[in-house]
Amino acid sequence: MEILNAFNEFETSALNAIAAATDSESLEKVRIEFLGQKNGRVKDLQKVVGTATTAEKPAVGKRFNEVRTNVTAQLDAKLEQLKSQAQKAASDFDVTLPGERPKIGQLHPITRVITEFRELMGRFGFTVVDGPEIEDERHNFEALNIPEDHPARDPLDNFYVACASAAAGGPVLLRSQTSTVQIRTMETTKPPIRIVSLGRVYRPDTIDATHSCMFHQMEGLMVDRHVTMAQLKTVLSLFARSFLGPDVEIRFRPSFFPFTEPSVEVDMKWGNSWMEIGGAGMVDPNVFAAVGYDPEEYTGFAFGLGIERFCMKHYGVDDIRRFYENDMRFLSQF
Ligand code: FA5
Repeated sequence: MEILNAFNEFETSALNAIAAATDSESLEKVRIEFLGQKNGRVKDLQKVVGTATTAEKPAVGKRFNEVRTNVTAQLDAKLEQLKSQAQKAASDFDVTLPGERPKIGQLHPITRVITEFRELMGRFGFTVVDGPEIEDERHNFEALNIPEDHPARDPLDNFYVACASAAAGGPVLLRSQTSTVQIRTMETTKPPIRIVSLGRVYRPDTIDATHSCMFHQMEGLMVDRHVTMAQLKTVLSLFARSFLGPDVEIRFRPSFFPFTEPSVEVDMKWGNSWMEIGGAGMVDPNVFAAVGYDPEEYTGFAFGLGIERFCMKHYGVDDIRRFYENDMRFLSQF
């Protein structure tokens, strides 16, 4: 029967289109094109049924139903197949692929160095103590043998905190050195003493590649009977080598600090020149007197090292400002 060709043609092209659909969206387009209620090609087939003669009607009607049922079933089956493929793709991942590293942040290089300094000095038998960052003049100057007319006390060379003075009962300032903690420790502890204190200090210095207005120091203090300058040099040399490696070169230069006598400055080899990394010396008898120690009975050494400078050498950073710019590209290298 000629009339049946239209059904065969409909069925074949519908099944081909179903087979070619690659996802549920394209399959839905096929469904609308062939079986759509409004303009689907199935409407044309219905019209063909209408043109059949009475004799043809039963066979044509049967074929129409057959074709429509078959195409509908194939569409449903294909939809199921596409859905399960999509589910499988979602759960089917390759466990051998390298993972994505989660961004968990990391410690600031200065914090890392501080942690390492604490551990190293702990191994040398030094206990870690803390002190306040806002200080009075007794702990920052007077007990450290820095008299009132000393240039280090110039208000232009320090950050005095005017608004806090009234409550404190006298001038207070952001400590300019961790040597304050020497005094606080000796005020409350009897010898023997072996402490370090690490923390921030503040100075209105001109900022450049090696100077910042806020930086960190490690203070060390050892007091006992018969403490010597040789022990001081040994501790500092061992410390520098433990942290920076056996090849690090340091030197001691005679210097002056009001709270140590004799005093030295400590330099570290920096390329072809030297960089100052700290001050040190034997605790001045006037300091012992200020905290009630007998200078005839005890001797001691003290040192104050600039932590940023060690950190620069350790990580090969040539400008101290890099540490405080909050540049993630820089900080995430460590
Ligand atoms: C002192 O601060 C003394 N209190 C050190 C000391 C302690 C001497 C105990 C004797 C006994 P000085 O001002 O030189 O000393 O500073 C010590 C170190 O801090 C310097 O060698 C340097 O490494 C570091 N430093 C000083 N000023 C700055 C700054 N503006 N920025 C970064 N680091 C600094």
